[in-house]
Amino acid sequence: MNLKEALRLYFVMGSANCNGRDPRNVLKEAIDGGVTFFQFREKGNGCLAGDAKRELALDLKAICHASGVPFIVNDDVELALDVDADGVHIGQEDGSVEEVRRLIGDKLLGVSTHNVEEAEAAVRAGADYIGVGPMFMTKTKDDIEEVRGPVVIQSIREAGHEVPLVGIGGIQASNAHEVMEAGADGVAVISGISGAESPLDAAKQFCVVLNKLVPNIQ
Ligand code: TZP
Ligand code: MG
Repeated sequence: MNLKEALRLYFVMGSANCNGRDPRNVLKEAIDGGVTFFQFREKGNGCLAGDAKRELALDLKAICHASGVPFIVNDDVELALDVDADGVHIGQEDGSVEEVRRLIGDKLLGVSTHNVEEAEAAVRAGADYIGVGPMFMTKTKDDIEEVRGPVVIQSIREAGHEVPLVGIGGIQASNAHEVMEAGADGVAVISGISGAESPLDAAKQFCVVLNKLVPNIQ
């Protein structure tokens, strides 16, 4: 897998992001629309736990794998190992990157970062890719850091880091180009796809934009 290419349209979602729709259907539509990477992020109001979370994870993994889309689990290393996910994504408060790397072996490891220092530390500690955000204002996550925008990605690239990188936070088809032009390999999106009336059309619209910037997508 070429990770930078795979990260192009990174869909992040859990049942709380689907406006009451079945996350399985939302994911199927999003993948049909062109999503290239997926993170199961089961957080927020009424989110599932225990067996129900595990069952949903297994279903979403199967949907991803039927289309060759990597399946990543947010935060929950135990679940990721249990369902044999392709990787884990953690934030700055989720413990040591080195420790998670040790636990997951050669599975993919993504780390959320907010500045050049955190990006450098994540790469040194063994991250395969980083998320950088928030790019723009968002209502999806309550405890976001200050919005500093695509310029943070530019700073990371200017510091010489070639690490596979996605921007996250408030990204829509209309502003995705700003994130890519700053040096991202892809955009990570929750509500721009899961909250759309048609996740299929929303993902397609992202692809139209990303295709213009990167001629070899799909
Ligand atoms: N991390 C930084 S912003 C954010 C996360 C998980 C939320 C992104 O959601 P949306 O709906 O794409 O703004
Ligand atoms: Mg986390």
